[in-house]
Amino acid sequence: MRFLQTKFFTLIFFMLTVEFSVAQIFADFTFLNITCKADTISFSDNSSGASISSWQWDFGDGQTATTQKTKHVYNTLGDFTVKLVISDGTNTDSVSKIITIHKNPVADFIVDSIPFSSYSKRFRDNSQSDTSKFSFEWNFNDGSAIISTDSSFINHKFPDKGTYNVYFNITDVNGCDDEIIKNITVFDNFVVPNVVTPNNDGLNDLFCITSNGQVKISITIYSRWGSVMYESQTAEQVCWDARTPDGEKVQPGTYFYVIQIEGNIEYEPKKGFFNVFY
Ligand SMILES: [Ca+2]
Repeated sequence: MRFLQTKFFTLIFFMLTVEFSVAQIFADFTFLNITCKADTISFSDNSSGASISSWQWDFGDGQTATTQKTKHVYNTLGDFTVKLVISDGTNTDSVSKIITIHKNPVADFIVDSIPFSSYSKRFRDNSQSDTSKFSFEWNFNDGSAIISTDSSFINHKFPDKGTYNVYFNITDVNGCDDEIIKNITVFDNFVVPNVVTPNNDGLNDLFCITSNGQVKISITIYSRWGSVMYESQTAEQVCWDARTPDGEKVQPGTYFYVIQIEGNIEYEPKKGFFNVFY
């Protein structure tokens, strides 16, 4: 019995010795899930085991590295097998993981004018993307910025005339993004027509004044003899249909306008002549 007991403990001791004589190292690594072409991707060693002394990375695109932590940039699309081989000088272990490199969208946007306001613009996404678009970041370089998930458009009114470097970033559902900056010039568009032809042909049928969107205007129109032909409400755009206060078509000839401007900025009234003919 004692002999068997000794044998048994000897066996246990032997098993433990075998167990401890083989050093265990386990290769593992982590990387960011957002993987886009031309992005710098960080690979972190997550291996376990004592005395690991070498790391062999194979990124699957012909490139390799030998540091514990490493970064890599993929310049082609597709799936790549990333392999990490570790060693403590005696033992080795390896692990492979698949990384998918997505295509980046190509950022672009279109700027449209908005009636009634030369300071207001409509910005429309015009980006190219092979997958669903996720978010749209706008920075108008006038203190206003917005991140939107609405792909259609965004209206923005600039505070003053000038040139603005508008920044736009498009991010797709994979987290891949692209950005673009365009110079947008905002004019103080305050155009007064010099002719009105109220013959319903769709051309110059109305005498319309449009403000820049930051101010409101009102107009008074006089005949050449000083009679008031029209007095408008105050608005961002006012139009006269070349009719008298009684609704009669006015006579062809020269008319006089006075534009009053209401806004934060002091404006002189703007005055001038224009012609009506049929
Ligand atoms: Ca006309």
